[in-house]
Amino acid sequence: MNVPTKHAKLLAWVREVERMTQPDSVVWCDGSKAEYDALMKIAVDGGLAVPLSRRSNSFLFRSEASDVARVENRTYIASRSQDDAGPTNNWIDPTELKATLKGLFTGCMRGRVLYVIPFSMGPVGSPIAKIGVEITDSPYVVTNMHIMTRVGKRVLEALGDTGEFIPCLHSVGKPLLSCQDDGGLWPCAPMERKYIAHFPEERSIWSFGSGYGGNALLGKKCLALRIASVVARDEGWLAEHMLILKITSPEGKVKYVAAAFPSACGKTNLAMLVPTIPGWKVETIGDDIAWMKQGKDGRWRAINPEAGFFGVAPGTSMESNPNAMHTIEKNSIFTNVALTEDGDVWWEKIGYDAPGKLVDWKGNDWVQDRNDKSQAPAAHPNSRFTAPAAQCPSIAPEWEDPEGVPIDAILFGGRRPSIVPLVTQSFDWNHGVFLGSIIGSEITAAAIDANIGQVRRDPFAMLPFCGYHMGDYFAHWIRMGKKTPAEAQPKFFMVNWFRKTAEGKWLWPGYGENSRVLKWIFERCDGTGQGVETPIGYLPAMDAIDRPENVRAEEMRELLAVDAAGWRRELEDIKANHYPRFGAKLPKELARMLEEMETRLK
Ligand code: OXD
Ligand code: MN
Repeated sequence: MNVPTKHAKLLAWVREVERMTQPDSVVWCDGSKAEYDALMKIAVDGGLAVPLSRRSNSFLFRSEASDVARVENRTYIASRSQDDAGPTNNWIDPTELKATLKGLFTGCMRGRVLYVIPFSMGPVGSPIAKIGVEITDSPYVVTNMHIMTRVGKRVLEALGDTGEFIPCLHSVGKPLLSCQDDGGLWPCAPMERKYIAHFPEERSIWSFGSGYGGNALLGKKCLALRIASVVARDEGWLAEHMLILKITSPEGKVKYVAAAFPSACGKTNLAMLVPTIPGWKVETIGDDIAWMKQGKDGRWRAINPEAGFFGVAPGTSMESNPNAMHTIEKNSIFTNVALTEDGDVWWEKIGYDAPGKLVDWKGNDWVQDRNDKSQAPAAHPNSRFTAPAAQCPSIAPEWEDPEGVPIDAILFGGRRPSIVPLVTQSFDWNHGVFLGSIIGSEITAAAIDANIGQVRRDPFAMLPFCGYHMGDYFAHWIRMGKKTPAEAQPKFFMVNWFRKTAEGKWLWPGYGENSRVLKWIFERCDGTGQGVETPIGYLPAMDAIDRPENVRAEEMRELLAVDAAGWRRELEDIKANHYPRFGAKLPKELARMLEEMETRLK
């Protein structure tokens, strides 16, 4: 075995894991194209991947039917004290969980190869980046990590002999008996044996039994959000579930925006938006995660810690997101989408009908029946593409700047058919934290009837991703505001593209037209945009924001109105159901924001 490092702690950890998991062999990944090609060959020869003849160097994988998404009910924050995990996380005592995991990991890589993946979250050597090392027995994970992170030799060089790394241990949890192989079937363990475990004090991750997405590509949700949020709390920075985009005005002025939205609110579309207003340009820095550190001038500088996009395929089309469609033309991995007869991919709402007979995500023949509204989808609703960010036509030239980009505005959003206006600016930092703490999406008819109209709150879109007590997380944000000089503070906005009429018709066209809202945000940051002070924050004056042709003046007025009665109900719900969850850890500043807003709305 060729061991490319002298890092004693790393070598000891790999040896310890090797002893416990008992693989056939150990491979240190170098991140090279040859390595990627060799692993894809193994996957194709083993019947686990299909090469796509219509997209160069691209492959389709189909997972096991139970292993198709993040498993939040099997995700744990095993801090020493349960109180540190807080009310929004599953918790098991770390000693007990470690014992359970050691039992599961013992012998779990028999018959398989143990891959060691040194990776950097963020440009290698950036002062904001962090190094992780993932051990996995899944070639699918290695190839996806190649795209989603920076892997290999240059990372080990940056790590040196004594540098810090976050150990990320992963296994699909399916040892092979002698001479057995996977028989073309996606390996994983049954649900009750899956564990996505985080040890925040130790800063380590142990993930067992799932091969899919955020459960298995440990740089993403596990390291860059759950563990990094704890590190950021301790070190005084911010690890956030936010896209980052760059807006350039017709005059060539630039502003950078970070934005948090719960899952399924079109984050990737916003990050790659094509503006409908002439002369304005939007470019992409990241579509999912932002790490922000304060620069010497006090401003918050953000990097995208990832190197690729792991996007939801269904709904992605030339209309909704042409930049994503071009990004995935080559060098991409598709998981659980449908396969066409001529070796291309297809999914629901791709913008055209299925071209003939397909093989669906379960591997069965599938013929589109346009008259059958209840036909099972050909692609799984959470099917994904993994594609290099560098291939995105809208990627900003500075997306890998090791110093990050200075953030001018922070946006919070959610799906709110009523009450929440198209855009609202906070009065100040703490009011912005208040707005971030109350975002969420309304439960629609697709969910359980009894809850229709209720809001599922997802503070800062971090509900499944905050690695510690959410009340302490709010306090951390308040603290970061205190150490930011007023002139260096980003401005905060709440946006809502999802307003509907009483009849259920969309009030706002969304997609590229959201550039009109971004323009007002830009102008507010620039000191030129007109805002009207209201009880909930600053709203654009009617003539301060460009109205799309297909939105009537009265519809625009509705989008920008303050629904005082609705907001009073909203605050009652926050007071009765949301804020009490955080008990004594709810910062007094947020309780005060709530009271002040109540008074303003009386
Ligand atoms: C994601 C998510 O996959 O937020 O990015 O669920
Ligand atoms: Mn996400």
